[in-house]
Amino acid sequence: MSDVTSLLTAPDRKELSQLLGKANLHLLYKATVHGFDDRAFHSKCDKQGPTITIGYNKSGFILGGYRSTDFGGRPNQVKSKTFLFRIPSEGKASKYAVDKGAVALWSNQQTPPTFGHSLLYLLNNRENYLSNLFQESKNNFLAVNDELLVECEAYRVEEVKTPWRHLTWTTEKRREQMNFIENYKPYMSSVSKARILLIGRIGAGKSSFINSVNSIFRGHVTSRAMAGSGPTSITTMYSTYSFREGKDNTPLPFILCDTMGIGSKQGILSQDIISIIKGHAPNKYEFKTASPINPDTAGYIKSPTVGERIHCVVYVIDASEASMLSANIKEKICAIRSEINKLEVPQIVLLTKVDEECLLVAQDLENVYHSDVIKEKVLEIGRQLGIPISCIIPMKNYWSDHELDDTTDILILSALVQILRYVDDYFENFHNLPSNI
Ligand SMILES: Nc1nc2c(ncn2[C@@H]2O[C@H](COP(=O)(O)OP(=O)(O)O)[C@@H](O)[C@H]2O)c(=O)[nH]1
Ligand SMILES: [Mg+2]
Repeated sequence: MSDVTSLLTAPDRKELSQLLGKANLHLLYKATVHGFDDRAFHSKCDKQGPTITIGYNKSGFILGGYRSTDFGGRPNQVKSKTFLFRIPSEGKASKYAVDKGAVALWSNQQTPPTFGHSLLYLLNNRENYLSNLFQESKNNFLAVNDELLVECEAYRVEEVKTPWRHLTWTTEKRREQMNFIENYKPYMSSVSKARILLIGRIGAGKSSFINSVNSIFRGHVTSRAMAGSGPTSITTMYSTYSFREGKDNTPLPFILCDTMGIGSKQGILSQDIISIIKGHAPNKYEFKTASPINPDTAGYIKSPTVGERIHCVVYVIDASEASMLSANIKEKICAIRSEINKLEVPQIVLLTKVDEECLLVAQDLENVYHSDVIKEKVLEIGRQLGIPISCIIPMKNYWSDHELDDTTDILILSALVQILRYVDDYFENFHNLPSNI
């Protein structure tokens, strides 16, 4: 069914999740593909567990029925939890009880999909439907005098388990995260901004993360750091990005530092990463793959202040590579990790492009911590790099979107909040570090 596309829009799915709870909807049957035909319906939908059947009319109205038990059972065995629902073309879904009626009016293998006395689809194997529930107010319900459906679909309803990590997805949560970040002050009074270094393979999503963070605080989608997917890294310079908050341009208390990609022969040298972390590299330093930055390099910062050092390192890794990190990348990250550990700089992984790895997440980003696929990738990265699971954050950047949305904001902000908390751990430990590192 992967090549058959669902007619349910993202807002329809959100409305349905109010009625069904967190659930994955798996498309089983689509009348315009499989036929307005009850045998076709049963061949696709029988013995599938809980389902919803949905009719669409040409005015964009949706009328559906849920049942908790299989289609295709013997009628006298049906003891199903059921309800009907309606979703207008714009607005909230409503839920209605089914008039259960005579047991014979429930679907078996021979009859069209039927919900007691209340609703019947595929009448006479055509686009017709019958709904006693709405008979008196049919105009009201369908907006037009329209008894034909343009589409009828059935979905298996797969219950989604409790999340493996908790995150609240409300507007208040977003506000709370923004407040935390805007009012954040580094634990060390001599430092005004947390300095965060992004490291990762070319195309992993470093520049997109910088743009995403900037977009959230500007209030619209922006593209400050050049993002894109080319054969060679687009970023060849060490670039530091400061941010301002939209309304009154207040400076924000963190800096994101973008580097050239790691991994390939043309990638950034490990020595350069360590020099950046120690604060020796000037902004706009042009990386040279043949020789690392050294005290004779123009602009070399000989005695960096604490504020010029890196306070948290973020590895940006494409989720599609999680199960098979290339030997090259793994070797490089493990090598620099042991150096960075000595400097006691906290490290976090952003696992980007999770929207491409799991259908459940593609449908609704709020499912990210319900997804077993993403959880497995997080565990895999943890195993390969020896990084605690709590330090690995699944991520979806703004990469194709023109509008911001709260869910994407909340996931991005959750990473930023976590990073800033780790930065404070760094400052707390800093006094105890040997003075020569
Ligand atoms: N689906 C998806 N694509 C992304 C995401 N983040 C980045 N991309 C894509 O990956 C490409 C490379 O990203 P970029 O930020 O330039 O990577 P960089 O080389 O690490 O700076 C971009 O053109 C985007 O199309 C994401 O979260 N989801
Ligand atoms: Mg880049």
